[in-house]
Amino acid sequence: MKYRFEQSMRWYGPNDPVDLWHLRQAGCTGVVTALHHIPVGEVWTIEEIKKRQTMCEAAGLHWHVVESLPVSEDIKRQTGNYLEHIANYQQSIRHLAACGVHVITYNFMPILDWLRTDVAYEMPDRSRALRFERKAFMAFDLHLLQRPGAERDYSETELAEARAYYDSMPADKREQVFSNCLLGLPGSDVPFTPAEVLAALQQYQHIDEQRLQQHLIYFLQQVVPVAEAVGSRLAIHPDDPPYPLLGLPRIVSTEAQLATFLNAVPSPANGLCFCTGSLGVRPDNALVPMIERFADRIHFVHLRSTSRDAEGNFVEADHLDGDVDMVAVISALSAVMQQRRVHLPMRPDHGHQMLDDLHKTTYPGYSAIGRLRGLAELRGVEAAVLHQQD
Ligand code: DNO
Repeated sequence: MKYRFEQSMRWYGPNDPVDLWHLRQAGCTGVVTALHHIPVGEVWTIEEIKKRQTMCEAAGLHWHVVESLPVSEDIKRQTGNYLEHIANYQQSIRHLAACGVHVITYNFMPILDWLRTDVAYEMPDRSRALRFERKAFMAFDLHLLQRPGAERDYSETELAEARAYYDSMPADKREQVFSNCLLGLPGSDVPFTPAEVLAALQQYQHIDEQRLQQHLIYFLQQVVPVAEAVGSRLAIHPDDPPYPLLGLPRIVSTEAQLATFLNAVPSPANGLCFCTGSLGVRPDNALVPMIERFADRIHFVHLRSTSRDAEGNFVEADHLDGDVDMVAVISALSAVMQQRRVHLPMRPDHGHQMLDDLHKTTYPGYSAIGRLRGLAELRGVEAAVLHQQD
């Protein structure tokens, strides 16, 4: 028997313009979804979980991965109601397990989730991609958001580059970069306001990398035993982009950082969502050796590639293009699955907006056709890899 990826896509729920049947037609057997309507920190009830599960099953799809069960800012900072939020998190893990949903993705990025300066960057083939442009980001930080103290995080050269870039930006470009950087959390249509972000940043002033790491480890010590007891696995998503932004610490970006919290709570239930698109932005993250090293702790896979340039910008490439050696990554993951005798859930992470989707409004990165193309290509690579193993 061959072990292969359980193919899936993310579905944002009943408001997602992409229909569940479309995921099925793309070849998915599984769905990755979350109860975005429940406020962060509250318990996911069995009733709400079952409602979502019934929707997935009506399209012949199995809800096998939660992305995400979000971790509150109170938990990340250890302030306010964090103990209650942790108790609620434990309860949600139990409820999900009672319904048969056993893989839970989350992240530990302060305040914002993933961040791009451009969510509709035109590629040479006229499809649209997500892009991070370093100078645009610096212009946002220094001149649009005007984060107090931001200038301390940049060199003289960078400050001059950011100023020149900002001065050259037409008003509509300024607005666009501003709103792209302030996009709300995944699944939400409500953007952050600059005032909210500035106030939240203020609350992280005394939290450095070491402190945030301690908070993650404390959180894991509380929730991992609960996950283990009910046969579930936690899968932390790496930071995206994988380096500090806005003066906030990052603790899930490098191989050494992953090793630290995995070793600190050494249970198989304390695992990773191995996202090649996020980790692959750093040239010092060697993806195949990381897969081999963390083989037993990978519970969910996001496959995506990016192209970096010498200036520190990156754009999301086609799934088989860019800096990630996708064939090598899939070979390594396939070997892990055969060794561990598991089918790992996998989703093509993001896709270009293309064809008919260019006229639709979808969640950035989550239009249907680009992901369908990505999944088809990835599935083809996996089939070839499995054939070669014969
Ligand atoms: C971006 C996603 C992330 C991811 C969360 C997991 O498209 O990969 O938003 O879902 O960081 O908690």
